[in-house]
Amino acid sequence: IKRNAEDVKTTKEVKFHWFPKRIADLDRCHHLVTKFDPDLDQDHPGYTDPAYRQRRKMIGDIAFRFRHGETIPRVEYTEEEIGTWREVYSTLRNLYTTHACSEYLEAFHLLERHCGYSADNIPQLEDVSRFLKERTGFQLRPVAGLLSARDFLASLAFRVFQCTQYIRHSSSPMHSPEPDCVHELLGHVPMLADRTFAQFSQNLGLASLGASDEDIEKLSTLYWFTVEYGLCKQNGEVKAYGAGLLSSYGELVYSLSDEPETREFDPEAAAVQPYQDQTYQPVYFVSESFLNAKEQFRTYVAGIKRPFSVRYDPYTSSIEVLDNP
Ligand code: HBI
Ligand code: FE
Repeated sequence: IKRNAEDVKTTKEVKFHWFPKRIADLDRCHHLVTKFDPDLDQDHPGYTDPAYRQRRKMIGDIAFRFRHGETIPRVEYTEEEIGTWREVYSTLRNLYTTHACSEYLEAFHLLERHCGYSADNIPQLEDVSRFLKERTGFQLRPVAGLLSARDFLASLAFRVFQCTQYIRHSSSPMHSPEPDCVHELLGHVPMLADRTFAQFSQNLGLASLGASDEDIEKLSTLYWFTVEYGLCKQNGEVKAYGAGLLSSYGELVYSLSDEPETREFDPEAAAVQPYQDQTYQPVYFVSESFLNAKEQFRTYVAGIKRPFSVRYDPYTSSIEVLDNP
């Protein structure tokens, strides 16, 4: 992602990227990456379906018009869209009991009870956002597609999760090349309802503010092997907590089979491990617990150099920037 020169600020001869200081500044964090967009990616199942692309654009416009503080508009999903959701939901739901970590399962059941999660209903972002706000202080804001890593991570610093609202193409219910509401609602949302995981996510976000492009790359890779494809130990068994796994039937089964290589989670190693966004991961990292992963990450972040440090003020939802001595 190229930015304007004015986005790079200079303090004491050190250049760093502009970053949001107040939660409303997230209105400026909307830079999309178009490589998996159905208008441009010839392998997208919706590439040859103009009606799908138009619908996706219409739902995307909600995100373009959205400003912080507003209620997220509801989408009336079509029968076809609900059919796609039903297919993924009912298939994955059966697997969660055996494959998902306990934190995920606990939140998933609450979402079914209180938030409209069911095979016959695509939950509304506004309802889910209110639910998360009460559980961990996380909230959702709508986004029109795959967001740049810098903008995506920056919003996590404010406990804001940028969430797509359109659904994948009906010809391919089990796979989407880009994030869609199935991935966000079934993969990410339940984990964001866990306190320790929410803190870990916010810490990743805080570490990204004003970071160099190289450090953003490392933090995204770390995000990839934890938030997206992480495994964890529970009562002597290995379970999934990564959103990319919990929203994909094939890779969820594969990741917990004997086939792939698994390694003990180590932030230094995970931050530079090459990853796959076209097929299954070559390796998965297994955490002892979220508390453990959070502590390891704290140590890792202490090694990242920035000319300033940041602190989040939850009373004003803003970032305090402290000059390093
Ligand atoms: N954008 N909409 C959206 N959803 C994601 O899950 C997402 C994203 N942009 C980047 C991203 N995830 C991560 O893979 C990291 O690059 C931070
Ligand atoms: Fe994701």
